[in-house]
Amino acid sequence: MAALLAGAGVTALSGTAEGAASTLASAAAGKGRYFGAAVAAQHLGEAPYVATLDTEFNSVTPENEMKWDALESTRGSFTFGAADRIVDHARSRGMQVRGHTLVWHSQLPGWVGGLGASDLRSAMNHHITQVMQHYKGKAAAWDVVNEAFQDGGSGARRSSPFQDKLGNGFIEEAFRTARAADPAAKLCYNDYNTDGVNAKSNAVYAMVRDFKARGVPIDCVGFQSHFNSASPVPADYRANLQRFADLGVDVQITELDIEGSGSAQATAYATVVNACLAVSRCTGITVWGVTDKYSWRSSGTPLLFDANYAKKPAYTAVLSALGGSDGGGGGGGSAGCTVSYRTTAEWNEGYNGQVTVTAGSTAITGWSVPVTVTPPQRVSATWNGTPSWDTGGNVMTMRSSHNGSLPAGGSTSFGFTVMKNGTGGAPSLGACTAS
Ligand code: 9MR
Repeated sequence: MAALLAGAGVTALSGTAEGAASTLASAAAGKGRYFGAAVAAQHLGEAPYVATLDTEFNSVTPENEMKWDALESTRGSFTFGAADRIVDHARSRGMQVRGHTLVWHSQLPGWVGGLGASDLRSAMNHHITQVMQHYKGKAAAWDVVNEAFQDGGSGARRSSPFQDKLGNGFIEEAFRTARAADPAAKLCYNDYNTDGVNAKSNAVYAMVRDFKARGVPIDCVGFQSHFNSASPVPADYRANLQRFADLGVDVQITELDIEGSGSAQATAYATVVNACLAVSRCTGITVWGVTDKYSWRSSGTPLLFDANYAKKPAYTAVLSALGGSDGGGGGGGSAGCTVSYRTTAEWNEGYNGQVTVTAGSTAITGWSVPVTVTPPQRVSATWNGTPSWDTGGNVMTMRSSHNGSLPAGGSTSFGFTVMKNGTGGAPSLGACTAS
């Protein structure tokens, strides 16, 4: 595994100007960590999705395809097709796989809840064994048990068929079964709202401490890290990761997303990355999706790439926290820039688009961005930039005018009006080139 990751890092690093890593995966590898994304099999046919995944990430978590309802909807009959497609894609590109998840109260087929205790115990152990043996040697880590604790101040276990019929011991039994099924895989407990020190994380902490004391096999704890304005990154996030690491387990950030936009979102992401980097046993970070387009919280735009796969300020902040630099966004220079797009107005015949250009970790003095609209759409007006056109008339390269000089991390925007001519759909942006 370590060799695989190191290999991926070295490959990605070569070809980078000035030695600074220019992708999330290579920058994280430079820090001895992986950088992953949750992936959905149904998007693997979408070229920009796959290009972004393959370029930027070196770890993959199937978003839904390895859940019990996906793999064993009928007792004893396993359907691995969709999960296999993700695993094969990842492995053919040298990415590692996090298995998610073996025992969870949600996305659980009805038949499981209908079993009596002893039948349920054998069904649980059979499920774990069959799934882990199918992916033996292919999954680096597994979320063996997911979200087994209640929210709130009780520190109690959550009600589920497993908890209610098998009692507290089901978690330990699941981990022992998992170890026997694939002794090489790292076995994780994964949960949410455990990101700071609170009653729920205290209860998980007590369980992990007890497991370590009694020799119950557990290697890692996953912190989902779904954040938004009601549930921001806790001030004691790093300290909480550290106290778990001090129990002798690895910690991983497993489902990171942070709702918001612009510099506030970027700052929160950087805080999370810096916390992981400050904890030597924090072995990697997974964001819960590749693009805002397909996020489970799409309206909150919580990810690093926008719906057009443009790098957001949060991307630049993560890359630079990892010690990387985007090296000019394809322009080959050292001064990078990234772009994001928003439709600011829309009416029957047309729409207005706005592109925000953000400088990377170095100040820039000019920028250019290709913008492609779908024919027969045509750009009818532009502002805050100097456009030039290809012969087809649907690809415009916008260059900075008065607004080329940006400090590190600084932003400006340009805009344009598009006449739809009967065809809807947002434009696509090419990479930002800085000078
Ligand atoms: O992102 C997943 C979404 O597509 C599913 O509809 C949802 C169903 O429960 O699960 C989402 O993923 C969850 C993950 O498996 C466990 N932690 C919480 C995630 C967000 O709900």
